[in-house]
Amino acid sequence: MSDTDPHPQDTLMMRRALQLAELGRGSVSPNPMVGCVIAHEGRIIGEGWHRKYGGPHAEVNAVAAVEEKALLAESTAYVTLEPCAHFGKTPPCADLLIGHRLKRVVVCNVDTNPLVGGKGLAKLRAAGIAVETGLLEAEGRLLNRRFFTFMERKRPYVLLKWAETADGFIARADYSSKWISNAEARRLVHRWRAEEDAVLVGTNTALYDNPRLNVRDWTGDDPVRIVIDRFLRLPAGLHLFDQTQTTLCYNLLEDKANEYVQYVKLDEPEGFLPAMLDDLYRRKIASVLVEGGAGLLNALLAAGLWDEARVFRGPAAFGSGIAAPVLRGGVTAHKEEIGDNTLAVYYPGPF
Ligand code: AOF
Ligand code: ZN
Repeated sequence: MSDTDPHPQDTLMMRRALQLAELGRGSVSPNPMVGCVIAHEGRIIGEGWHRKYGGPHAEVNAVAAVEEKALLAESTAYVTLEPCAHFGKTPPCADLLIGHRLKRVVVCNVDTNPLVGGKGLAKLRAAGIAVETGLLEAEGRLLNRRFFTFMERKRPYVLLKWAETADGFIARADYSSKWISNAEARRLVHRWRAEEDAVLVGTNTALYDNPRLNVRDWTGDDPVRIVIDRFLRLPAGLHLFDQTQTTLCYNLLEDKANEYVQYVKLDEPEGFLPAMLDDLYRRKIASVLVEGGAGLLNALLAAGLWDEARVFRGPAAFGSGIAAPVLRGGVTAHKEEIGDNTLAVYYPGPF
């Protein structure tokens, strides 16, 4: 909070609402993370957040937490996302706030879901409630960048991840990649798998690394596994096809399915990646962690189909091998040391 902040109290309350929203991470996708604080004369009388996909929205939980409902008519609700105006899995939150005659509603981000898009704000205003928007807007956009990308670009948020050696290789010439990143970095990747809807690998990575793409070194739900196998050449014995986890296999040849593995035929050999992202959008997969290999990472980078890159750099040098992707024009957002590895996070531009 700065001295020049004209509304220090509002900013503090919205920061708290953003903290609450964050508690839904990993459980609400493809919905946004949303938090709500209800304050009466500067004192918080109720808090809530959207806890689970399909469950009650943040405002419902915050209103339920208020003991003295009579105070609501003299209170301000701080919500990180425009209250909804649609009958979805729950009745409209705008109606709930209107019903309790809240005095004022302060909103961080406008909802760009076409079902809501400004309608919630209009409804509140029409009911005579004082409404303000855009408080800590950049923080909220960053928090829900997966949801906003999904709604506005109609594709999942694409997160690239790779580990490179000090001399810029992601594997040896024979595709082996041990040991570039350290144990702590590898554990962090398991956490990331639990945080995203799906994890994607290309054909060579599936073949040479034979990854399981599950969450073993962290707690959380396993992601949907996605593999690209244009000509269905991957052997059935790979871990990816072991029927332990929902798996999508994008190809050019056929549609078929067994209990866990769904083979999806795309008719676009040229526009394969956009067609795949389009299909994932229709399946409501809001984020994809891409774990390699170099061919797939480079193709996504070249097509501009990425939203974030997380790059580990380890101390080993391979001398030769498969070159790491090169980011051009990326904005470094964050750098940290993880033991003897460095993790750098990049965005294609300001979000
Ligand atoms: C809110 N408060 O806490 C959330 C909102 O399928 P439903 O009924 O859960 O609706 C999902 C949509 O509602 C979602 O896409 C987004 O537009 C909005 N999410 N709205 O007022 C909340 N999570
Ligand atoms: Zn709602």
